Amino acid sequence: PTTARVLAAELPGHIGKSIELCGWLHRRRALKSVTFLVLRDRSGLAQVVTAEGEADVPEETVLRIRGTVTANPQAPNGVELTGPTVEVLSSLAEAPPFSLYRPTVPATLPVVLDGAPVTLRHPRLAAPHRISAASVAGFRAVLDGLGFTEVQTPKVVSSATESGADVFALDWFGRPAYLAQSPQFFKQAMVGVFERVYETGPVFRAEPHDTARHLAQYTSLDAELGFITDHRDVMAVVREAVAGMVTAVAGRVAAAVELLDVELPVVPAEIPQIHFAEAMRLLGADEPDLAPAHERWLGEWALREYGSEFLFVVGYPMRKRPFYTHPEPGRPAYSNSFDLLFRGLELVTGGQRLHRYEDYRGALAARGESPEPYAAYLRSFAHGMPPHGGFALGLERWTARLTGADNIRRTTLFPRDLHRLTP
Ligand code: AMO
Repeated sequence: PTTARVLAAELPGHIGKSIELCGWLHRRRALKSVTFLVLRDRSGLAQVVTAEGEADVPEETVLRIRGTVTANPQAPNGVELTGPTVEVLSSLAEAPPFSLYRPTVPATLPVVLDGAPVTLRHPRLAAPHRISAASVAGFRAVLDGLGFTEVQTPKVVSSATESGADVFALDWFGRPAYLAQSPQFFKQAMVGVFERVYETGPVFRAEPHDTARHLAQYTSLDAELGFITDHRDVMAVVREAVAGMVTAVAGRVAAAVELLDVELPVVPAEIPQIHFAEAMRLLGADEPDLAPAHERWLGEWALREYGSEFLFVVGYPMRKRPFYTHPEPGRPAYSNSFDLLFRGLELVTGGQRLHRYEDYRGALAARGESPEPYAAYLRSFAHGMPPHGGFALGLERWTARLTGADNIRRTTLFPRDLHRLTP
């Protein structure tokens, strides 16, 4: 008869039973008369007691272990597996670059990233990715609840969306094509079909910046909704989405939160906001955009003023925003757009869009751009679009800020950047 496979975390519910555990040998500790095996599976760790000299295989060997679940107050979770038979499912051709059971990670970021298939097995290195997954689940749950339809859109496109400079060009059956910088045009078009859409997927930026907060491929959590009054309706959805992400992280991956000592932020019912012009006045600066140092300063200011780790900056100058941006009524040099800063870093960009066909043609003409490359995009508006707006949240930045990671590469399984194309 086959024995039931049980997860490490489920052992306390099976005391006295004969069960099967499958996983990786996390740690092998040979004492005088017994050898302790610690097995790791997706749920956590389990202790196995074998006779001295048993299972003499290296750590990270893949094992199936059958045995009896026995109560032992000294063991982790108060249980251990005794009288085991150990079967090797897969042995190692190569040891990990550092031992994965020590609580601290004794390796530099490049070593971690180069060895991702094995280094990320370290519970502390896996934890940010679990938090990331829970965050996406929370994002989906909130938007599903608000009547949004999830969509998937092409990642190979015929024109730039955000600005011309930072696109990857490729050859598409002999025609020029680009990796999508954003699902911007597609999500707007789908407002015309579904009213409310969202997408979670990869986007590509040929950013030559070698910084701790830029990747050449990142995950964009995008949303777009119709029949808004202005950007404030979009900001209300951002607030709900972020609050739902925090709730999902707290509820789904409490162990990862605890392991990394993550301080979950409180998302205020109303996130404080400041107009771009006012922010510049406070900063004593006069620039068309916020520099990273400005964002950090404003982050601290919001914490002092409002006790909030979040701050909306609204009304960015039109000339720094893409052509689809809606101007601020009465102050057309500014826009109905916003960024959300989280712990002093830009996390979200969004705003109200133009929605009339002739406004798009006018906006392109005013920027001296030909409407030709955008013909397919502009057709959405030719067919009738409601007033709408949306936003995009950078997932890796979110997880990095949440977990206190010093570099967003720690929250990316296989980062793609200026230097990195493997693994
Ligand atoms: P934007 O270009 O500001 O807006 O991008 C939105 C959010 O994506 C994140 N982000 C990045 N994360 C990692 N590496 C990068 N190179 C990178 N660039 C941006 C940031 C940023 O706030 N279409 C608009 C969104 C909209 O208006 O709906 C857009 O893409 O967290």
